[in-house]
Amino acid sequence: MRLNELLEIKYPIIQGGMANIATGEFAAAVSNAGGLGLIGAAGMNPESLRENIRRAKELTDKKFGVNLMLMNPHVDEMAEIVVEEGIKYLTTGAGNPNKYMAKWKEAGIFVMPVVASVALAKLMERAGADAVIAEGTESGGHIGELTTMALVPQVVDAVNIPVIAAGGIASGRQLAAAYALGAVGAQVGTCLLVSEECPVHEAYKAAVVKAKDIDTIVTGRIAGTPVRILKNKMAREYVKKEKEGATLMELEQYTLGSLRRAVFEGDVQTGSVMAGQVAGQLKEVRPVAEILEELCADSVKVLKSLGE
Ligand code: TUI
Repeated sequence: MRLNELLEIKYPIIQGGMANIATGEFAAAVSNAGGLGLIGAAGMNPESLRENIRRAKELTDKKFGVNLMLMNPHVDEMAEIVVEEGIKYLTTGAGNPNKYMAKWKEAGIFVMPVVASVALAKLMERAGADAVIAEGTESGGHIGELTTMALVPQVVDAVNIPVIAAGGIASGRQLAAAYALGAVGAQVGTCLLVSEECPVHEAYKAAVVKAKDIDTIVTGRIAGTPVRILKNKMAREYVKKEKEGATLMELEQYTLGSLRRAVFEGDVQTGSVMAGQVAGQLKEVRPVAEILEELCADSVKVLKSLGE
């Protein structure tokens, strides 16, 4: 069964929980366009998460969910808020949500942890996850080691729950490839950055549109939190500092606020412009509905063309 049938939505597509970008308003726009919109709690505090949930409820009567970034210092409180607010769909990222699973399942939440390894996928299945999102290193933002091509089939073989593919998916060909790897659908982020509804600064969208295939770089490998961003002055200096042996504290000081600077101020030179490796494919800013429609219609064409 494909993800759209499983979730009873139009398209088998979940929106990534992009930090500081995926507001209640944006999640509602994605849900109204036929995907599963998610509020990204990564850059929020408990109060703003609640406000964003309420905003999304006002703006859509479709299903939507929340993405909880497990490194957020307020995550314990946020784990309660999603229950209190009656959230029905939840994804998690950047960690192991084991300790919250029982509570979420008791509340009837459909839980889809993002995993970057077979081990975590199996653990999540045992803990009661309804599906897992296997996210490859092609993704933007915080990433794991394995590619989507290597990770997805290994996770599919290891668990009996549905697997959603993420990382490197922005076209019908890539969505069809995800199905071929055994996934029931996809989580996409970067291709939605370049949507009209996406609330990032126009300069951020322009930087993604301008990016070529090799224009992303991974910062934070040495510090243990690898983050894929577009190459710019900030990224080059960060990686240089890392190689020179800067302390974690120094690196943190340097990146502090850098994502917000890119997202809200459009500072694409000293800001952190998170984007996946598919940035090079994206050539224009379009409505979310058009992006999702084309992605899915093209995947069907590709599957048909491969049918013999
Ligand atoms: O979480 C993401 N992507 C993100 S979070 C984020 S906010 C941030 N900003 C700066 C530094 C760090 C984070 C931006 N992008 N994707 C989901 C994801 N989860 N990718 C990889 C993982 C992951 C990796 C290891 C999940 C679990 C894991 O192991 C946990 C364990 O304990 O086994």
